[in-house]
Amino acid sequence: MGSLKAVLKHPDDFYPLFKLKMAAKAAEKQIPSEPHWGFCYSMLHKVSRSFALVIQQLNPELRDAVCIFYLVLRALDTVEDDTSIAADIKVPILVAFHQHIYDRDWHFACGTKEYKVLMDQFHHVSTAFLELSKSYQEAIEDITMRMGAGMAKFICKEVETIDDYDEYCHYVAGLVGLGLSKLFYASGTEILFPDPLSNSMGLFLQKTNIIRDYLEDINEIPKSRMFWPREIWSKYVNKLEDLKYEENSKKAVQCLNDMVTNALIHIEDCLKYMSDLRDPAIFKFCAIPQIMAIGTLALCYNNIEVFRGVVKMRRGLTAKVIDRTKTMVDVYGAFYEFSSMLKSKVEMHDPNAKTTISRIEAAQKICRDSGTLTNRRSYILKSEPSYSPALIALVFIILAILYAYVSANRPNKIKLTL
Ligand code: IN0
Repeated sequence: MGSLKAVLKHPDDFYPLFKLKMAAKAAEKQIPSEPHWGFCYSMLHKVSRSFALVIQQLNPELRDAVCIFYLVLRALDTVEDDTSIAADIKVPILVAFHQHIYDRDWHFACGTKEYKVLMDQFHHVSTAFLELSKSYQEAIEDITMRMGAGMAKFICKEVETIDDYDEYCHYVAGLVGLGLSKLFYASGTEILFPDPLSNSMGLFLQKTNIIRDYLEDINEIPKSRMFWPREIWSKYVNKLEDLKYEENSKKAVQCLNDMVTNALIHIEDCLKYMSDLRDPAIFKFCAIPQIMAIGTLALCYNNIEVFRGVVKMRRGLTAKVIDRTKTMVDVYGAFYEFSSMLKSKVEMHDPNAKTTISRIEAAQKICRDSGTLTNRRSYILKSEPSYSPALIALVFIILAILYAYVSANRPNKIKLTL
């Protein structure tokens, strides 16, 4: 669960965190007994936290397809990320990955920790993939092929321009959006979404990750590739790593704000995509990561800590988002609230202030025009912790039990004084 300090500071996180913990326990108990499906679902729990829980609500057939899609993409990503593999070995593997998923005997040792296990035992993923219905297999194969080719293209190419940045994010995340839209369509409950909308869903998530993970990526040993486009950072510093040095703090924050402003452009498409979803389980599955992304951007904006440590939404807030996201009313409310938080952090002397404000206002207008922004519970606006009567009673009972225990075990003072 979240740290005790965080829960005491935000007591209303306690119940959603407790519910999330229970849901995680229930999900772990439901791991299928067949070895290949058991491997896939327990691997999913190891490599993703909230994703593994949210996927549980999908109908079983779609859930299996999304689980395999996720693991295939994680495996592809493991090959792409492994800096110890030479480019001439890596490129053919990436390009042919869509064929390997049909081959139960294929495996390639790379990656570390749980990703190494995923790669070593990839036959479980292939076996499960071959049990999916044809329409799901074809969607996963097509996206894996296009993503592998795109990753291969960027193995020897830096992200220079904003167009490169959008192209790279399309390969690694936009295509995930296209693939999921195909899987949703194949499941029979959704329309087939236009590609640009599906693409934006992935780009909004991936750009948020790229912004949030600056320090982790730049400090990685051996050096990992960086995805902040030169066209943006070169306006502020000579080398991308200069952003982490204290003497460049002002420029670093301006550059960060430029990157956040770039990501905001996708909000309109994302809201349109989500508002057209029909199935409540698919809706929840899509909406939770999007709300987490706008929350993370609001947290990162104008925040020097991005260059000093980890900036992430606290676990309790994530639990609240998972608990409260049910309909589009919740999405408009959350987007409105997090974009208001972001707007309140914009300083008018920031070089991109005008663009940032106009992108936020465009998003807020969509939320307002939905006519649903009334009587919502806030995620962030409470500055002081509020203690509910139930929580006060609980703390009182725990203190009373502790007092009774300590009293019962105290050495008898009367005896000593006699
Ligand atoms: C995802 C996306 C994802 C989920 C739902 C709908 C989507 C629509 C379009 C594109 C992507 C969509 O969600 C996961 C979320 C995730 O993995 N979260 C991590 C936390 C974190 O901070 O990384 C967790 O531990 O739960 C996501 O980030 N990606 C992803 C990958 C595959 C699939 Cl099938 C769905 C990765 C990425 C690169 C952003 C697309």
